[in-house]
Order: sequence, then structure tokens, then C-alpha cells
Amino acid sequence: MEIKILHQVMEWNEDVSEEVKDTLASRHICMINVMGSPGAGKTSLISALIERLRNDFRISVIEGDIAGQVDAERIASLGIPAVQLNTDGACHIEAMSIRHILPELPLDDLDVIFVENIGNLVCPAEFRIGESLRITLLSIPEGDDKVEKYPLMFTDTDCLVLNKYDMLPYFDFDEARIRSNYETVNPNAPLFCVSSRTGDGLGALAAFLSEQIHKAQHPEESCANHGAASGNQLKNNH
Ligand SMILES: Nc1nc2c(ncn2[C@@H]2O[C@H](COP(=O)(O)OP(=O)(O)OP(=O)(O)O)[C@@H](O)[C@H]2O)c(=O)[nH]1
Ligand SMILES: [Mg+2]
Repeated sequence: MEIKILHQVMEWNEDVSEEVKDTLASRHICMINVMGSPGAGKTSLISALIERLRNDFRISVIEGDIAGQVDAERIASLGIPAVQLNTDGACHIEAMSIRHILPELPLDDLDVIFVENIGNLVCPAEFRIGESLRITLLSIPEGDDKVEKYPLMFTDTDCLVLNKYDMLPYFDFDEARIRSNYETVNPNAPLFCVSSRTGDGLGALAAFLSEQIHKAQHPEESCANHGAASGNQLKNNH
């Protein structure tokens, strides 16, 4: 009986997630779901990326935390519209919360919404929130065994960011182990080594995200290119 109820809740979340995704697509807004452990550097990374992307895109942030508004204040201090979403104990954000909070954002003047999910390596990966793109963040001090222990977070993502790379000399962190495990579970998604503190590696990540944001904003171009490349009739069908 309990299993059945869980199944229904998940399906319901998927429906709302699709609805949120359609709403954002109609406005050409790309939503990026940033997931990782508490303290992995999610707010630091989003802040650093804002500085790199804000000349090209109009950005807003939804800050998910169990309690408090510290992170939303950090983002707002950059002059970026930010909304704090408190889950009051829940360990992940659900699509319904995003649907509820979207009207609080200046949707007519946005290209990108970053969502900082609740610090957690498990639950956020199980709930789609209408995002176009997922970033999984792992920081060097957390250890090199996390892909083996928490596979879904690394399987169901569009890229892995290895943050706090400046800390590599101080930890027994086997980068080859992470790379190999990640490639096994998610062979087509890139891995970026960055330091949100020093800025190292952020250029490549920002370039990747710019490309993905453009694709999310203009899906018709991807269809057209794909149709041209493969010689099929996709262009006529969309
Ligand atoms: N050395 C180093 N420290 C970093 C880096 N990125 C973040 N930090 C530090 O790590 C700590 C946590 O960073 P946050 O950005 O607050 O982490 P978070 O994932 O948003 O944390 P929660 O919102 O609490 O889950 C802070 O003291 C940051 O200064 C980095 O690349 N290198
Ligand atoms: Mg944070």
C-alpha cells in the first residue's frame, strides 16, 4: 500500500514538472537545477557563474533551503532577483513549489533561472522540477567514492562539476577514480574541474552552459540542425 502511494506522488510530480517546463519553454527561459551536498559550494558556484553569464543572459535565482534566507541574500547582494524557498524540513524541492514560486519572478525579463536545490546527494535527483538542465556538484573534501555510493545523482545529470579543485593537494582524492566511475554511469555528460573560489575552470563551464541555455531557448534550431545532419524530415514535423 505504501509503495503504491509513493508511486502516485512521483507521477504527480512528473506531471507538474512537465507543466512547469512547458511554461518556461513558452517564455524561452532555461531553468538550471543545481544539486549537491550541503556545503559543496552551490551558492558559491552560482554566484561565480552569474558574474560570467550576466552580460549575455538575464538571470534570476530560486534558493532552496530547509530554513533561513542567507543564500537568497547572498544572491540579491549581486543585484540579481532572488527568491528564497524554505521547505521547512523537506530534503528536496518538488515541481509544485516551483510552480507556486514562478509568479514571484520577473518572467518577462528572464533568460535563465538557477535553482539551488536542498543540500543533499540523494532525494533531489529523484524529483524533476521542470528544469532544462541539471548540474551535479561534488567538492573535493567530500571524497572520491560518491559516484559508487550515490549513483542516481551522477547518472541523471547533464554535467558533473568537481568544485573546490584548489583543495586537491590537501586531500586524498583520486580524480581518476571519479572520472572512471562517472564515465561508466553517464558516458555522454561532461565533467568540469573548477574552483568557485579562484575562478579556475569556470570559463569552460560557463561556455558549456551558454551553449546549453541557447539550445533550451531555441529548440527549433536543434531540430533543424538535426534534421539537416541526419537527412530526415524532423524539420517538417516540428
Ligand atoms: N576552497 C574553496 N572553498 C570553496 C569553494 N567553493 C565554495 N567554497 C567554500 O565552501 C563553503 C560552502 O560554500 P557554499 O557556497 O555556501 O555551499 P553550499 O553548497 O551553497 O551550501 P548549502 O547551501 O549550505 O548547502 C564556503 O565557506 C565557501 O567559501 C572552492 O571552490 N574552493
Ligand atoms: Mg547554498
